[in-house]
Amino acid sequence: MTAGEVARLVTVFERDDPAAARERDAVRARLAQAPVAPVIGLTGAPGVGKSTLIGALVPHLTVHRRVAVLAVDPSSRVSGGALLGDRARMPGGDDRLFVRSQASGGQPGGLAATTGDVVWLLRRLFGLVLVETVGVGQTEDDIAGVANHVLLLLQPLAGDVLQHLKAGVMEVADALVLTKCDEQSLASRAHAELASTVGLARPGRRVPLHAVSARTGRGLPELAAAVLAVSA
Ligand SMILES: Nc1nc2c(ncn2[C@@H]2O[C@H](COP(=O)(O)OP(=O)(O)OP(=O)(O)O)[C@@H](O)[C@H]2O)c(=O)[nH]1
Ligand SMILES: [Mg+2]
Repeated sequence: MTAGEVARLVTVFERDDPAAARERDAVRARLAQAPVAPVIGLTGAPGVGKSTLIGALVPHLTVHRRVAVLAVDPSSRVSGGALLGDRARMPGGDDRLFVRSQASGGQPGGLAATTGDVVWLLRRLFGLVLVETVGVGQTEDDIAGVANHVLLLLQPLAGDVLQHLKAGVMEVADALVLTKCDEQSLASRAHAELASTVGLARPGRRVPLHAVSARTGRGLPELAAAVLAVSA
């Protein structure tokens, strides 16, 4: 299926009219027996680096799987921003990558109303699905309902780290990703700080902590390997 055909089908799964509903039913029946790909959710505060990380991570993933990225934007601003900018810079490989933005439409919870339906479709057309939520606060944890594995992104030394630990989004995080670790000293300090607080917040449960930099490429092969391992 070409990217154009996928994009048209996604629109059918987003539309709210009888013709679209009929086509959705037909597509659902056709894909009922298709293999179902895992879904990785990426969530975190506005500006933490979700889109940039996805853009930098995707080349490490498309080597192994065909990847669909669904990025939920806060409003009708459907430019795709950093994500599409990064995608434009990606070498070739477009048939292994599909990128789509969705407007959240002011919906609380970090996702759009039709995100679940579109994810249903994408996981039957690709080998791996990444979902970026809108920049979330403390209680927008809907991503846990659509993703098998949730990465919670945090910035180094972003004030009181403990504030994240009581939050709903913290509860649904399967792994933490410390973004913007461009320099070793920053990475080490932030990693140590977060590792100790994570131990306090989730006693008895090991939450992996990845330090990455989309700018320098630090930690990206390791994070990609971890993502592929949990979605094998
Ligand atoms: N130094 C540095 N800056 C980064 C890195 N990754 C992202 N940034 C910057 O952080 C800012 C926000 O990045 P985005 O990727 O747009 O963040 P986001 O979480 O997708 O933001 P929203 O979708 O608006 O919530 C941009 O100015 C990026 O250039 C990094 O690894 N190092
Ligand atoms: Mg973004």
